Amino acid sequence: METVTVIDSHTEGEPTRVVIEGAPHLNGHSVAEKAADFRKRHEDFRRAVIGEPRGHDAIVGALLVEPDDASSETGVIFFNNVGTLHMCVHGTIGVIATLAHLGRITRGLHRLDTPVGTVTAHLGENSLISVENVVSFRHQKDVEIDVEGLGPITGDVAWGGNWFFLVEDHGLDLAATELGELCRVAGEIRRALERNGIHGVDPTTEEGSFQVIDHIELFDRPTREDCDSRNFVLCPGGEYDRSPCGTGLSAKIACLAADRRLRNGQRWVQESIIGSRFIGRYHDAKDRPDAVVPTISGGAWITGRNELHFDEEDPFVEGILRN
Ligand code: PYC
Repeated sequence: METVTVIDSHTEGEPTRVVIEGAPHLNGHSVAEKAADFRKRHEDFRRAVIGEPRGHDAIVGALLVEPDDASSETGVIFFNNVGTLHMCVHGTIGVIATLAHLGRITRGLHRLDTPVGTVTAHLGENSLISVENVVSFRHQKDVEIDVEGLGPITGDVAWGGNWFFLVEDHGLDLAATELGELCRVAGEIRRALERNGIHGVDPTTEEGSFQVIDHIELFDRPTREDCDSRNFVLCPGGEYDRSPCGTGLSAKIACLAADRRLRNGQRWVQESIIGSRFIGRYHDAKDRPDAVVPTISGGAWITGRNELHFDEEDPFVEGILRN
């Protein structure tokens, strides 16, 4: 029987599971190469750690690997119920809270290398953690698509460490009581994007090969007086983000900056579908007038330390997963 030790936490409601013992050895030099090896050879590990009966579909896992740069604290690969994520802000906040819980880091700045670039996290007082994310930008504005059961809608395609389609004119009620319907309609939006060949481009290479837009983000007025907006985010595996989604907020900030609706340094407070919040701001990206560097702040709390067991006799040793 093998075991894997994980620390579980949640960031503004969204769970993160950091593997601290029992991770597979990954081939490759860079974090991006190791992520590719993880995708190629360790689907069983991903499923067993994230899926039921040990986990559930909303969990984002984090593997800690050798960083690309010796000055970084760690490299990190995020994974979920369907594969790997390019980047994850709530997950980064969860990793920082976990490393602090383990006594591996203290207050201050810490660099983490992800497959799509280095991010810098600040561990502050009262569980507040801020992440300076990767360079974020809007790729396409006012893209029109016809969505099954919803009709024509308009949205922006933006990169915030993952690819997002951001929609304001959806006409839906962003209420926590409507989650089933919101997941269904957002899934239809994603299918409409695929049908119409609308996609992002790889932001890490000159060639910019196509990348799937796998996150859908809907906006509405906030219910909290201390927030600027409320969102609903559909994640790639069909689950919704309980937090306001940090890469989604980065994409939103890139669009607000491009529309001159948010100034360099100005705060944007994003409420999630469950009423938690992230605070975002940006500074201009060096040598890229079309892009910004967002910083996202939120809190994370440790919920448990778990030793996962994998018994060969267990008929569900590989997890119960749809994907
Ligand atoms: O906070 O970036 C984020 C995120 C991505 C998917 C779930 N959370």
